[in-house]
Parts: sequence; C-alpha cells; structure tokens
Amino acid sequence: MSTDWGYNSKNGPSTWSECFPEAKGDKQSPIDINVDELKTITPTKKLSWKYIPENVETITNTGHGWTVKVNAAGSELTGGPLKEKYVLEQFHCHWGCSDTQGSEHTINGKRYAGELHLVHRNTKYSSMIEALKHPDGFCVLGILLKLGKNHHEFNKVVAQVHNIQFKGQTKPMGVPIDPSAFIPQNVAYWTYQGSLTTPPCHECVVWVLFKEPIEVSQEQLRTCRMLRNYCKEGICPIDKKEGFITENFRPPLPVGRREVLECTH
Ligand code: B30
Ligand code: ZN
Repeated sequence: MSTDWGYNSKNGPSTWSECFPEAKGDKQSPIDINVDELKTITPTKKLSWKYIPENVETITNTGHGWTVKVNAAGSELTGGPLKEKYVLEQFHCHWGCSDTQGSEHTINGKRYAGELHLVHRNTKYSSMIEALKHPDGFCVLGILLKLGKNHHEFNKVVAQVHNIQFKGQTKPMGVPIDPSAFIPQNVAYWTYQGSLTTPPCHECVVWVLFKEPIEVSQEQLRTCRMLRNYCKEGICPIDKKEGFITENFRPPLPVGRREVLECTH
C-alpha cells in the first residue's frame, strides 16, 4: 500500500487500488482493443485539432515519466466523439523495459513499444480538478509507438531528458514543439469511455486511440528509460535498476459493458 505509486512490484498497478479506490472501477483504462468486436461509425463532424507550437512551456520529471506542460490558450480539439471544445494541457509518454512492450492499449493482444498521450481538458470545466469529476472531463489522444526511424519532434523532448534526470526537476522546453506532428497520417481511430491510466485513475476520459502507429527510434526510447524515479537529494537505491524509470505502462483492464467504436475520421 503506497500513495507513492509507481511501476515496481511493491507499488505497481496491481497495488494502486489500495490507495486509489477508483482503480478498481468498471470503466478503467487502458484496454485491449478487440478489432473483431467493434461497431464502425462515421462521425458527422471530423475530429479536428489546432495546436500552437510556441505554447509548450516546461518539461518535468514526475518520477513516473516526463510530462511536457502546454499553455492551453488557443489550442482546440473538437468533432469526432466530442460534444464540446477541448484544449491541450500536457503530453507525456509510456514505455517498457524492452522494445517488445511499453504501450498501455493493446490491439488484439499485440503490444507496441510505447504510447504517447496528448491530454486535453473539456473547456466547459474551468480547471483540471473540476474536469476530473466528470466522464467527459478529458479527451486523451493516444498514439502508439513502434520502433523505426528517429522522430524529429519527439527528439526535441528526448534531448531534454539529461536536464531532468531526477524526479521533481523541471526545465523550460526552450524550443517550440508541434503536437500535430505526433498524429499519424491515417487519422482513423478507436474511441471509448475510460479513465486516467495512472492514479487517481478517475473515470473521466473520452479515449481516442489512433489505429496507425508512428515511428520512434530504439535510441529515443532508451533515452527515456534513463530518467530516475527518485529526487536528486534522495538516496540512490541499492538496486541500480530500481532507480530508473525503466517502464511506466499499466496493463489492459476489462472492457466490460463498454462499447468501443471504430471511426474513419
Ligand atoms: S493518462 O493520459 O491517462 N495516462 C493525468 C492525465 C492523463 C493521464 C494520467 C493522469 C493527470 O492529470 N493526473 C493528475 C495530475 N498529476 C500530474 C501529472 O501530470 O503527472 C499529478 C499526479 O502525479 O498525481 Cu503524475
Ligand atoms: Zn498517459
């Protein structure tokens, strides 16, 4: 039992519900997408996004990964499964200790090397805290990562990792990053109602998971694994491996009675 949650055997996903009861809810994320059990729809309005590259602010080592904070002003995510306008608050990534795992969502049981999350807040809620209380509070765009060539925009994030080695460290991003560069060419996606994949695991997310993965390099994922899960002033764990964020993904949870839709745009 630990409010200091993480991804090791003592504080990992199977223990989260002891401190965060919502983690055992029936609308949790991620899930395995069974592509044979879906309804296909064409939304009346296409999913549409607008981002301002200059609005990226800082990058932080949260102790469970990196998060790039974005000034939400001027960004927009609308259409598709969404009834209201959403704005981009932050983006972050999940990865595995090896390249054969790391994604949170799986497709017919297949795991990808990682998963990028663009986290948007519904503008009808004035703060993140307020949005957490509602099933339509957030929309997270999930982008599956597969191994391949170096991703130019992802590299701007990776280049900062050595500046935020320790938990709690924050640095200005310094360069603009265009979040739309993470969205795959083919914009077909799956959508369903779910939760934050980390504590407090609130069931407040309209999930949009793009079907087509994007490529990042092995070296870029290796660099992410060099982040540490303890503070600079902290005690270095005896077991060296324990001190690195080698993996930070939650395994899939039951779909239950939820409907997963496949959308063409
Ligand atoms: S995810 O996209 O489902 N992985 C949050 C947002 C999106 C996801 C998970 C969590 C979130 O807003 N969590 C609460 C805020 N966090 C701040 C953070 O971004 O890093 C505080 C916290 O510690 O509990 Cu972690
Ligand atoms: Zn995430």
